[in-house]
Amino acid sequence: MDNLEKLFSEHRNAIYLLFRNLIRLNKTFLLHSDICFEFNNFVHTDTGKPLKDTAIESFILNIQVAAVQSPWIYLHVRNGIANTSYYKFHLDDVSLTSVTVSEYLAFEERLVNYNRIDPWTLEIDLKPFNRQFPKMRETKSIGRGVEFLNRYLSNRLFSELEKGDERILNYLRLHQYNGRQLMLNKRIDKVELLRDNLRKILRYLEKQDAQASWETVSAKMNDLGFEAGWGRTVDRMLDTFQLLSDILEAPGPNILEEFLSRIPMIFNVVILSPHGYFGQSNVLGLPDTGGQVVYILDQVRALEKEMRQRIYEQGLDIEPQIVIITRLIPEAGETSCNQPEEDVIGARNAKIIRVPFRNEKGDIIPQWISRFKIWPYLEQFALDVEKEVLSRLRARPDLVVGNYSDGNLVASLLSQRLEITQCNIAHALEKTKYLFSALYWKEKEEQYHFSSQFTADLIAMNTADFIITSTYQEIAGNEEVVGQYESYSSFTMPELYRVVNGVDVFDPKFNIVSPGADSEVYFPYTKTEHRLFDLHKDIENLIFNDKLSYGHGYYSNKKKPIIFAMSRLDHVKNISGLVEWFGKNKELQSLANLFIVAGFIDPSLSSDEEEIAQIKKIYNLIDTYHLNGHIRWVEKQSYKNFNGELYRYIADRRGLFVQPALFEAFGLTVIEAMTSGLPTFATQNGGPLEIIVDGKSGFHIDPNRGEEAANKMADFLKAGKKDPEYWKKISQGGIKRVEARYTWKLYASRLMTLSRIYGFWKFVSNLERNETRRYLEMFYGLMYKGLVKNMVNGAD
Ligand code: UDP
Ligand code: LCN
Repeated sequence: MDNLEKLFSEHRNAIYLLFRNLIRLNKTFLLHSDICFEFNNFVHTDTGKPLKDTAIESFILNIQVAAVQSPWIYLHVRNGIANTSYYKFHLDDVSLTSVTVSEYLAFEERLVNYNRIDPWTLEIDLKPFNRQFPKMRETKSIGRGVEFLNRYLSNRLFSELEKGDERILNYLRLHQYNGRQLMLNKRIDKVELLRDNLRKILRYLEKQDAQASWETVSAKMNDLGFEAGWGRTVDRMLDTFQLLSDILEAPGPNILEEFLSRIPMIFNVVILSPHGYFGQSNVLGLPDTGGQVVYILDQVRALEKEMRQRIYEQGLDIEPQIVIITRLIPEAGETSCNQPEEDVIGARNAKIIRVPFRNEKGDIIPQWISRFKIWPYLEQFALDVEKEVLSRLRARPDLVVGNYSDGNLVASLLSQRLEITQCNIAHALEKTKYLFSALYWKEKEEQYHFSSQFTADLIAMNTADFIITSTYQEIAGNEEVVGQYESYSSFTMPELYRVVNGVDVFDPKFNIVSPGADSEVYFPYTKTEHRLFDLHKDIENLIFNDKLSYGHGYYSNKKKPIIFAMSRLDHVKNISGLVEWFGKNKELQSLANLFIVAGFIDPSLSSDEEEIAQIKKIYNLIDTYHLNGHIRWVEKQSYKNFNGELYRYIADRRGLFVQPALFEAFGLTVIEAMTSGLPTFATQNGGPLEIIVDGKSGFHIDPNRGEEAANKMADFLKAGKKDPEYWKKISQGGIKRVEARYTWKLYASRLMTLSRIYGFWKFVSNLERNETRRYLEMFYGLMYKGLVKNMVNGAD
């Protein structure tokens, strides 16, 4: 700051003119892009030139938002990933002063509220509660919380064990199944005794046959206080005992992780996904129904396998149970969402259980409700789910996994009542999808109810024991862009509350665990022995038969490669944007046909406001740009195997896949297309930025620069036509990238390990978290409940 002040006074004149230019843009809030644009013009003037390559340049280019009320400009500066500071600038004095986050947010509120100031605005600040908590410092550690935690925990354990701490013993005594102890029995009641008996059992086991089972050694084991969950064979038991012995001697992070990952403690898992149409067929592409459903079903199959494998290695005969809890929708159209129960196909003991939403009188809500409007139903839903889960599992679940804002809130309520480890998965946080979604929450409230959603998010993020994300940037963005979780660190919803410390991305609860694409369904087009060639007739019918009732448009030249896009039809997916880029680029039209699979083509079939608006917009664009003969658009396609072959079919014809979203949290279609070998162009806003290495395993496109995106696709198609090896190179790049990073096997193993480590952490530090819990309960009771009551009493 000192240096900056000096520079400001050295360049007083230039700074004055630059900020005057900014004020003259006549906008209350200037965005990063506005400021960069203005600055880059300014440094090309004689007065502005001296600012080039100075610290002032990086300061100005780091401004995320400028709140303007002449002569004041308040600045929100992001110095780098998760590193923010705030300033006020006075134009006449040409003076820059640091301000607190609270002052900065209060200024924003004033601008939104016509200069009204509420001196008693509720401030949410979770920082004081977290003072005792270990926090990471390096941005490169963000998303690798468990590694940090293991280091921290093992140090702490060591010093506390020295002082006679018994928590590790108590933890080992905790594990049981149906009343049966799994690790220690009552004989061991002191750490000293545990050490002694460990020595004895190690000596004993070393003399036994390495492959012998529990039955052979059970008498001695029981006698010394050990139960059946240490390993399937003597070999394995020895290994596990040795790990514990090492921990008691001097715990190290790797040993601790390895030991904890073997603990028999996860048998029953509850996965919560209330909104949308959760089903196994006929649902994908319906409103609010996309990747989250695919993710959870694949996740469950992979988790079950992993759980079974671990239980086997532990030497136990226990059947793991996974239940996916979703909402029962009596008026469920052609889906099975009106069925209370369904077995998960491809799993042995996993079910989808559906619980209806009820209103205050207890009546069941019959119709689908948009994810933006479900908030009033969640508390009752959570209570009903609790009953259902306890009666089904006949035990308390060992882990609850929330999905999206609603599932995460329900997970918070359940984990609080049942005291279970809570894992959150956001899939897609809405906050960064819409510009100024918090600041102008009131204007969007009727449609989006962000006040309830962001409140639920804050509660759930802070109650979660751990949070898994699909990418790094989901947590902390990159040098240029704010991360989705980072956006919850401080923000304001004027006249409601102001968050000065909401979420800390340096919290070790964050871990990146990326999903995969089901390799049975999505595999390279070159794997001919697995291809579903029988489906080609149906695929060709879909793409080329212009008589189909659920398709619109035809191709005048059927031989051209296909530019393929498939997604839900909401605004953010930007399918209409893609149609426009294509419409404006004649060269692209000459090189390829556009094929879109999305939503409904008949607006009267849709009950979703955004979808209806998009359908109408697409028809208008087809007319405006005279796209007949170049574009075909068909209704959502829900059959995975069919879709898998569709990607490959388009790859056979040397086409490409495009994901044009304004923002995409992760983007399962992106990895599906890549793993099929279909070269992929995907938005640079969100997960695809990390999934794709531009120019190697696909391409990034900027959805706000359609012309550039269309040219990039045209260039690729031309280059591929000239040199077929180039098309293949990108295709191979995509296949390799997914193989190396995005697999469900890696995912399941990591999730199971994390659940154990955070479960352990929860146990050893529970008391310290109580203050946060109580604060969040108050926030829930006094804020969230009031907000959802307003929704019920309002027009909705
Ligand atoms: N999907 C589908 N049919 C459609 C639209 C989408 O099967 O008409 C599938 C798609 O293959 C992918 C998922 O739905 O598996 C969409 O996931 P993604 O992460 O791309 O986006 P989301 O819808 O979750 O935002
Ligand atoms: C929701 C989204 O919007 C996608 O970006 C993700 O891929 C999907 O969930 C699965 O996590």
